[in-house]
Amino acid sequence: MHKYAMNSAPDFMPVERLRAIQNEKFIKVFRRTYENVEWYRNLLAKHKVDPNDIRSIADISKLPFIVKTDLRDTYPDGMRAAPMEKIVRFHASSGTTGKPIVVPYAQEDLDVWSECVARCLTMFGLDETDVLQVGYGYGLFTGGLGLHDGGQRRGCAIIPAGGGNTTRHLMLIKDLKATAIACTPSYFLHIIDQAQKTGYDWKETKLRVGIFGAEPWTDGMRQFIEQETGIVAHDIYGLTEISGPGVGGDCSHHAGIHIFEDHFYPEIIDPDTLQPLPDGETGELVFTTLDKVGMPVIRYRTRDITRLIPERCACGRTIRRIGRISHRSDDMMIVRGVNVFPSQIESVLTSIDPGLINYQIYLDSNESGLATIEVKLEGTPEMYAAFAEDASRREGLARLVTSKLRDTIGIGFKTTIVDQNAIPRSEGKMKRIVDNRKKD
Ligand code: DLL
Repeated sequence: MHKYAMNSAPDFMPVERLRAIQNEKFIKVFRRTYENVEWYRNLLAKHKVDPNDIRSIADISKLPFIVKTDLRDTYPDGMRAAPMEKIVRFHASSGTTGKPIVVPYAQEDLDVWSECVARCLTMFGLDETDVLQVGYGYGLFTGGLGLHDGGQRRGCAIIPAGGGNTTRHLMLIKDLKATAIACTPSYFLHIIDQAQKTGYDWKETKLRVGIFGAEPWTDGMRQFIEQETGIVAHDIYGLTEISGPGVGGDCSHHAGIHIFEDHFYPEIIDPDTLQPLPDGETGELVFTTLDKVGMPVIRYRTRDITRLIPERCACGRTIRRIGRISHRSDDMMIVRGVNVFPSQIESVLTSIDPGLINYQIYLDSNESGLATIEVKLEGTPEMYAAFAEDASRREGLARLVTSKLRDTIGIGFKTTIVDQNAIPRSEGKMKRIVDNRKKD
C-alpha cells in the first residue's frame, strides 16, 4: 500500500500500466456501445467508420465525436447501453433551455463514481475522522448525491444539508463540528457574507477543507475564502454526462486538476478543426468513459476549454492534470463583432486587484440596437472599508477597470462597483452572464 491513504493507489500507478488499462477498457466499452446502442451504430455508419478498424486506443482518433445536442436529441434514453433491469438511478444535467440530458446509471456506474469522489476526498486530506457537510443541491443535479455517496464511501460522517438555508448551514458547521464543506464557490461566498453579518467566528468551528466546483472560480476567490475562513479550498471537477463530480480534483499543490484517467480518458481537440492537440496545448476537453455501463460516451465534447498539463505533478501522481476550467466555449459572447470570454474579464480583474472577487456581466442593447456590456463588480469587505474612508478610490478603481478592459478586449465596457452583496447569490451555480439583448 502506498504511503497515501486508501483509494489513492491508482493515482500513482506506473504510466505504462495506466495506458494498458485504458487500452483494455476502451476496446470493451467501444464494443459494448456499438453492440447495444443503435444510435451509435448509425453514427459510425454515417461517418463511414468500420468498427473492425478500432483495435486499440490509438484508433480513437478515427471515431466521430458526440456532442450535447446528440444527447438531447436522443432524450430520454436513446443512448442507454444496458437493459432497464440494470439501471438503478437517473440524473440529469441542468440545461437552461429545452429538454435536459438524462443519464441512466447502473450499480457499477454508481460504484465507480463514488470511488472517484472518495479518491478526490483522499487527495483533499479527508478520512474517516472527517465530518463532511454537503451543501450542493440533492436531486437530479449530481452535486449533492455525488458528494454524499463519495463521502460515505470514504468513511466520513455526512451532513446532507443540501443547498440553501445559510443560517442553518452556519449552525450545523459549528454544532456538528463539520471539518469539510462541499458547495459551489459562489454559494460559499454567500455563506461567508452571512457569517460576517452575524458576527460568526470561524475560529470557533472545526472547518478545515472546502470542496468547490460545478462552476468556474478564480485563484482570487480561493485566496479570499482561505484568508477569511482559515480553510484550504480544493477544486472538484465533473459533469453529468461523464458521471458527476469527481472526474478529477486538485491535490495539495493546487496546480491543476488531476483526472482519474483510469476511468475517464481525456483528449484535447481544436474545436474548429476537431483535430487532437498535443499535451500542453489549449483546446476543448473531450472524454471517453472507460467503464460506464448505463450510458457510456465515446469522445464526448465537453465544451470546457483547458489543456492537459504535460509535466508530472510534484505530488507524484501519474494521472495527468488539466488546467483549471476558466471557461466554456459556449460562454463566448459576441459583442459588436468581438469575441468576449468571461475568463478574459476575470484575468483583467485579478491583474488589477485580487480583492475584486465577484462579478456579473450584463448584456443589453441601446436605443439604436447596438449591444452594450456592463460589468458589475464586488470586492472584499476590506475594499469597502477603504471606500468608506475615501470614496474617490471606488471611482478610481472603476475607471482603471474600464480602461484596462477596453485596452485588453478592444471594446468599451461600463464598469460599476456595486455595494457589498449586491450581486445576487444563488444556492447552485452562479449566473455569470445576464443577456437582456433583444432577440430577433
Ligand atoms: O456541475 C457536476 C459537479 C457537481 C461538479 C459538483 C463539481 C461539483 P453539470 O451540472 O453537468 O455537472 O455541469 C458540468 O460544470 O462541464 C463545467 O463547465 C462546469 N464545472 C464543473 N466543475 C467545475 C470546476 C456538475 N471545478 C459543467 N471548475 C462542466 C469549473 C466546472 N467549471
